[in-house]
Amino acid sequence: MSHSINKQRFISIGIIFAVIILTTIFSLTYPVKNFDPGFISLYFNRDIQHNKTKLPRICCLILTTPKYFLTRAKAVNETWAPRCDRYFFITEYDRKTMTPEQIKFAEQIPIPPIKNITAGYHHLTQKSNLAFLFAYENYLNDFEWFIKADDDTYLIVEHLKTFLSKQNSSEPITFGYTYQIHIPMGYHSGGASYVLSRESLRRFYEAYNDPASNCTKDGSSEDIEIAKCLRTKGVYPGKALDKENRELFHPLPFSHHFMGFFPNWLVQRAENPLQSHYNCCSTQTISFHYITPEEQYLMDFLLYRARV
Ligand SMILES: *[C@@H]1O[C@H](CO)[C@@H](O)[C@H](O)[C@H]1NC(C)=O
Ligand SMILES: *[C@@H]1O[C@H](CO)[C@@H](O)[C@H](O)[C@H]1NC(C)=O
Ligand SMILES: *[C@@H]1O[C@H](CO)[C@@H](O)[C@H](O)[C@H]1NC(C)=O
Ligand SMILES: *[C@@H]1O[C@H](CO)[C@@H](O)[C@H](O)[C@H]1NC(C)=O
Ligand SMILES: CC(=O)N[C@H]1CO[C@H](CO)[C@@H](O)[C@@H]1O
Repeated sequence: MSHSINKQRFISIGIIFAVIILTTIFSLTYPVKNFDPGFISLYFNRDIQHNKTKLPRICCLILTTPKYFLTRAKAVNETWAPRCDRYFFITEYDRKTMTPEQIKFAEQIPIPPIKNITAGYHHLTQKSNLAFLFAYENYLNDFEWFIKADDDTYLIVEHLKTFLSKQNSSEPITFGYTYQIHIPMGYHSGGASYVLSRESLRRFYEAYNDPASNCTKDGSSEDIEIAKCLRTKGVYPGKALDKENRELFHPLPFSHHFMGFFPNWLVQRAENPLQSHYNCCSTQTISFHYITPEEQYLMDFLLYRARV
């Protein structure tokens, strides 16, 4: 009897020793090398210190209209818009004139409750004005930059953020594709999208409510009128070119810029020399205009999903 108890005891002690030895071996090799939290954070910290650029927060204001909800707005909502820190579709919202499909879709995208937006292309100035007033009244302190885009703009949000991380949002400055006519210092193409610093948005609000600024509340060309309004408070357009002088914002689709298909209106008002082929577009390009829903998905597929 006592012999077999002793044998059992030996076996138990043996098992315990084996477990201790194995645990020690594992904890010395595996965890220290791969799972030690201190070790990991050391690595991460090194990475962070290597690249200290903190990306700014941006708010995207996307002008659209119920007619384009299920085509353009859908494509924008399924591609670049969610990469903004926050985004809003700025649209009139009159349930009486909308189809059930449009209403159902509208309930699943962020539309701010802005009153009195007038439908129609000739009222884009009002739409932009109301978009910026909405952003000022609700989100001035939440974002450093506020970008206005259209539902046929394609935006590479990461490039926009990287570009803006080198800019000062306390400056009364804006960025976009610059035309050099009509307005002192020019104005940014509306379709290529343009971005206001927080300080610019603050001054926009001031100007809009200042009778002396005489900002146009509706009608005329949206991009020209917003620029005119901003100029009355000293907001100026910044330079949006890369180190090789290639454009970041584009008022036409990629193919037109690349092939050099430049309409006269563009030739006459482009601030910077027009360039084609691979100089058309910065490798850090931010935007293109006149992008169909099909092309939105194509751009997004090639940039974010294709793995060559
Ligand atoms: C719009 O995009 C958001 C974010 O990806 C998503 O949650 C939402 O369902 C989309 N809306 C529609 C109607 O597809
Ligand atoms: C909207 O329009 C109506 C009629 O034109 C006007 O009475 C009302 O004050 C407007 N509301 C806002 C918030 O501008
Ligand atoms: C940013 O611009 C503001 C206003 O012009 C200025 O006071 C501030 O020093 C600037 N900051 C940097 C880091 O240049
Ligand atoms: C305000 O602007 C309108 C249209 O741009 C112009 O007709 C009018 O003369 C301006 N008023 C003042 C006081 O500058
Ligand atoms: C990966 C990445 O974001 N790299 C950036 C680190 O910071 C330098 C200088 O600010 C940028 O040029 C890099 O693009």
